[in-house]
Formats: sequence, C-alpha cells, structure tokens
Amino acid sequence: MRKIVLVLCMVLVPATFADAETFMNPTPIDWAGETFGPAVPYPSEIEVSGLANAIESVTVTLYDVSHTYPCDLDILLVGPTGANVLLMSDAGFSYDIVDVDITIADGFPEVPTPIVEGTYCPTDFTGYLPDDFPAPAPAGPWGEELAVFSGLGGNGTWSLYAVDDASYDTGAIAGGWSISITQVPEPTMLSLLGLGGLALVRRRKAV
Ligand SMILES: [Ca+2]
Ligand SMILES: [Ca+2]
Ligand SMILES: [Ca+2]
Repeated sequence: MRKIVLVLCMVLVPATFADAETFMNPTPIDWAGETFGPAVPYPSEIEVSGLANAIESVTVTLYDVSHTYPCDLDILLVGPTGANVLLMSDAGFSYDIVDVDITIADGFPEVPTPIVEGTYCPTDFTGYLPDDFPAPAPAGPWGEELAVFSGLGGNGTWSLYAVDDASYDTGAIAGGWSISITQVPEPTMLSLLGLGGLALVRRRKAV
C-alpha cells in the first residue's frame, strides 16, 4: 500500500517587518553636583516587556545631553541577558555640548568631534582616561556594536551606566534615554507553491 505524503516545503519568510518598539526612561541622569564618578541613578533602568520575538536590532537615544567636557563621559548599555555595548566613551573632546540628542545605532559614523545632534555608531575612543564602570556594571571588555543583542530576548531590565571619568567639568543626560527594539519578524509559513517548491514525497508504507 502506498501512501503519498504531501509535504509542503515551507519557507520562513517575513510577513511584515514590525516597527521598532520604543521604551523610555525620562528621568534625568546627572552627577548630583559632582564632577566625577558614576551618575545618578546608576544605572538608569528601562523595563522592557511584551516582546514576542527575539531582537533583530537595537538603537538607543540619549536626550538633552550636556557636558562642559564631553570626553569625560563613558556610557555603557547592558541588556537583560548581560550582553552589553559601550555606547559612547571619551568622545567629543573638550567642546561643550548643550541639550544634544544623541542616537546610537550600528552602521552609522562615529560620534563626531565636536558632538552634534545625530545618529552614530557605538564609539569608544581610547588614549584618554580609562573606562571604569564600578559595580554593579559588568567588567569589560564590553561589546563594540549593538548587534551583540541580535537574536537575544529583549524583555527584562535594560541598564544604562554613565560615568564621568575625570574631575572638573560635569553634565547631564537631562531628558533620560530610550531604547528602540526591532524584533525578528514573526515567522510566517508561506508555501513555495507557485514558486516551484512543492515537493511530493512518496513514502512506501512497510508491509
Ligand atoms: Ca574609552
Ligand atoms: Ca574614559
Ligand atoms: Ca568631569
């Protein structure tokens, strides 16, 4: 007896590319009158929930960033799984910045000097004061691109650790920060029927 098993060879294709979902913590991040050390709060946290799929990409925006010596800033993002990336470190040299929105996303140029509003890749300049994030921040080495989060789960606590690494001069991330997460598209079973991918598999039943 012969049984024909029809197997539709399926492919997983994106049905729709979901827009990024944005989560924000508008609480100001500053140094509480100090010029050096971890910011307050440390870390600043965003709780992310409701994501059904893994992360495809992540971008982060820092709002109203001001500093009289931006090179003092070291900023680290840690995701719920512990994966992390150094968003911006020792950038901008001595040029004052006032209420600048800075978005960090892979595939863009490095943070410029002087810093102006825009979108830039994670940028870690070296040769300045060391990047030192006190606990509970994870020890380095830290990730160099936001793609470290790709494929991971996004639900949970995201932590932004900001440190001012030099005495004198201070600043603030007065508008807080946000994280925008694009999820891997919902897999959709789309048959290759019509695309030549229908396979007929004949399976002989044992007698
Ligand atoms: Ca650095
Ligand atoms: Ca540094
Ligand atoms: Ca300082």
